[in-house]
Amino acid sequence: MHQGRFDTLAIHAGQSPDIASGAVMTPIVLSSTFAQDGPGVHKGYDYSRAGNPTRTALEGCLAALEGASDAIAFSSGCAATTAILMMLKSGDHVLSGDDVYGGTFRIFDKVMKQFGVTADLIDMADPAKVEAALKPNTKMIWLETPSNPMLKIFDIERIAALAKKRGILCVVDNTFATPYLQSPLALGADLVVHSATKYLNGHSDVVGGCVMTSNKELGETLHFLQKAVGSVPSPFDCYLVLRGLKTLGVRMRQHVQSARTLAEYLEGHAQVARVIYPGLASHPGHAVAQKQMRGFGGMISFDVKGGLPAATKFLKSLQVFACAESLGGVESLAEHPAIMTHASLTAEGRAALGIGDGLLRLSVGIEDVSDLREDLDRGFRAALS
Ligand code: P1T
Repeated sequence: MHQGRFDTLAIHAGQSPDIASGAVMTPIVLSSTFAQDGPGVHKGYDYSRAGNPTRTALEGCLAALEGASDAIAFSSGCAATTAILMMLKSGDHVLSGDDVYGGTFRIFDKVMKQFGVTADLIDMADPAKVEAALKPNTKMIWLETPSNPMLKIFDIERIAALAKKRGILCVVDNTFATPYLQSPLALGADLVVHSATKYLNGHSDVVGGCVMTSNKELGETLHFLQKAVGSVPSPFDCYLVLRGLKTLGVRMRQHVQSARTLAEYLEGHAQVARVIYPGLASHPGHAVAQKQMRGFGGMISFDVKGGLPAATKFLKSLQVFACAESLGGVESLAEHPAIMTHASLTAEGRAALGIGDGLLRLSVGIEDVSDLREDLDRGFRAALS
């Protein structure tokens, strides 16, 4: 079944009762290979790197949720990112938003460079700056919005339009927003990439990634790269993400509601120097977020007064939030981007973005929000001690 609204698609798209047994839940097909009636005569599957029924179900569901014709699943978000960049050739240039996940920066900086693909990272808050930074060899624009960890908001529609005018591919990392809150393909992007490790799976028990597109040619190329390069997810991981997706809408509604409550609490707190949450009127990207998102997400970044010593005491004292990398699970996480997720940037690079020693990033989970607020209170009391 591929019809219905978001919450219906999340539960049914790509899935139908198993023909052999009637099982309502998608079977985990662990087989690495498939019997053929004769050479090349088979039921659509020959070898699990090339295709696997559990992965097909997941890809069907992911495509439906993102409003795409194709979804291509990978073994991690970084594998999905790398597959997209492998469509480029030596000599090509990528123009990226300046605030991206540290691991994405590392792929640009340490991996693609070796193959002659260069990248410039700029603040894309002003689309005019994007236009000015394009080079004759720019083949791809890469934006993460909301970005990690500064939650910058970039105008997908305007940036995708100027990419289209020049035949440049526009890629949006939609990990922080999820397809529940933002639809980049409908806004003109060519490709959407996700770390499925985060909200899509939602339970912090899978590392996965995916790419979605409605461009048939790009879809075919990425399916080819998935098979040829081979960074495919296991059938078990596909099953877990498929299962997690069923509650994506329900989870996102609570993440958004609780994040707003905590962002407002933080904004009024004497020990907080700055709160970054796209839902606050004080956020410079608030108006664009309002235009292109259906909710402002579950991530908050803030500066605690007192720098690294205060930030460290804060994180060590938390009892509900775990001090851990990653995000998007039902459980709340807190982390220190400068030391943890964005250590791959240079100190100058972090300083230019405003990733200081007092910056903390929260992934607001779906526990009782009063317990979360009390936990932050505990952190602030510890930070003062
Ligand atoms: O970890 P992996 O599944 O490979 O996904 C990489 C990735 C891609 N894009 C964004 C926006 C991300 O946030 C990530 C991974 N991020 C973290 C692990 C983190 O804690 O920020």
